[in-house]
Amino acid sequence: MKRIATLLFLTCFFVQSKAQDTKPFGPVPSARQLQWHQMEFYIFTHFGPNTFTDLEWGKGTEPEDMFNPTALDCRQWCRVAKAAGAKGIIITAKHHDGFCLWPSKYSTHTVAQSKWRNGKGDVLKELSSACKEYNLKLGIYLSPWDRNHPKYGTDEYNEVFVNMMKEVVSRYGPLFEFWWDGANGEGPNGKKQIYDWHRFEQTMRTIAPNTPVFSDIGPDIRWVGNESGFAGKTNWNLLDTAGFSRGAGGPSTDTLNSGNENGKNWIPAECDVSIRPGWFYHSNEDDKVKTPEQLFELYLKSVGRGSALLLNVPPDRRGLINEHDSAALAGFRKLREESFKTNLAATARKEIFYDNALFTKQSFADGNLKTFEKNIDYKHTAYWLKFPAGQTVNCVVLYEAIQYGQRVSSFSIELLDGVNVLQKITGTTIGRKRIITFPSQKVTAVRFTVTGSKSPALISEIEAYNIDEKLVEN
Ligand code: FUL
Repeated sequence: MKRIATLLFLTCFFVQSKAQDTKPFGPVPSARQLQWHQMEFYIFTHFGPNTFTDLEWGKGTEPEDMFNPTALDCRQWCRVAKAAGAKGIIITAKHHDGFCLWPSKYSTHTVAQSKWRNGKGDVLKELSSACKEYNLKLGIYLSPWDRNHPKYGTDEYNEVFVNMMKEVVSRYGPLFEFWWDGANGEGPNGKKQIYDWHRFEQTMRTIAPNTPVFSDIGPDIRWVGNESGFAGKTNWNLLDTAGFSRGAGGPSTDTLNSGNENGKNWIPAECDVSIRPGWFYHSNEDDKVKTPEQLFELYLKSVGRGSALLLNVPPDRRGLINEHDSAALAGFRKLREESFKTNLAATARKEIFYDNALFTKQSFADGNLKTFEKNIDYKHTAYWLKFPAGQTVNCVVLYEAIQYGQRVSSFSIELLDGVNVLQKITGTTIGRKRIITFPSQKVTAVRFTVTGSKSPALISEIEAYNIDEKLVEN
């Protein structure tokens, strides 16, 4: 009788929670941010005069003719990006040296003044049409710091920057991301530019309302606080920005790395990192390209911590992605494909236990990220993947339904053999996606429990894998 009553209660409890409209909790992502969260992995291309001078920060005095790729082919960049499984490309349309890779009306330091293709070339045009051809999304990096523009350091420069944004958005959009770099190396005796950030932001909202904007502190995407490609193991998509400014006046790098648990704004972190030591191409770094295994580790520490991986792959002086880099990228793709090919949850017996009573509704492992379990009393709820015949497991992937806010603050994963707990792993945040790896264990069950949550936890998916042991994160 008691068991029947419990089952009846549970049926009402879950069915009711499904029928009810799920309410958002705290800050939630905007539509443009939600779209961006699906991007996961995309390519950064640092390209410009520095490619030819071997510098990282050009001075802005380089003659335009320095820019002269001998065999530029943006379709090749797209083929490499596509083969790597990347979903888009962000290009440095203008780096700190001020050189514009498109023929801007608002500068005399552009491709139009160079001898490359007799001043008729336009890298952005070529890349935007190649991206369309290969079904990749395009993003644009535009450095506010400009060491060339004569107006830099005066109020009129704000107008120039706004005009350039309008120019690139209208000519080469739609864009999946716009990148404002916070770097400035002018020093105490250099030019001081008071940026009109408010106007910049208003401009972007007006001309490209669906394009999320990156800077150290958003408005839509934040810097992760390092250029090594890793987000914090605790990674909140929330950030407090009041009192902070872009560049040197930003929050501490630790805060950027893990966000603010109770932050007032939804501003997720993006992990920008280069496949080589430098951001621009230098031939003496050809033997320092990261290996597929190193790239996989970066993937675990960025995408696998609820962030995104913006991997820089700088074209060389020919204007092509170098063979060293494309080989590493192909290897990286293969590792991801092999690792995540067989989701063991698909064939597991899936059960939810609420206060030790079995409940068989199982949308937490139905292969559909759109469905989720809502657990009002998460502390008494255990999600099970059962493998009665035994199964080797070393990776669990968790997803939270972030469209309703980020909620989970702690969880545990127990690996069981019969009734024996072989290993208990604890973690903090989940976010869009959390990949946990551990030394291989032969188990008969994996038990997942939310141990802390700001509001009923919404788990959309739990996956389990047996990846190559050497890829397990240390
Ligand atoms: C930094 C810049 O100074 C580097 O040159 C590079 O563009 C990197 C992505 O951002 O702030």
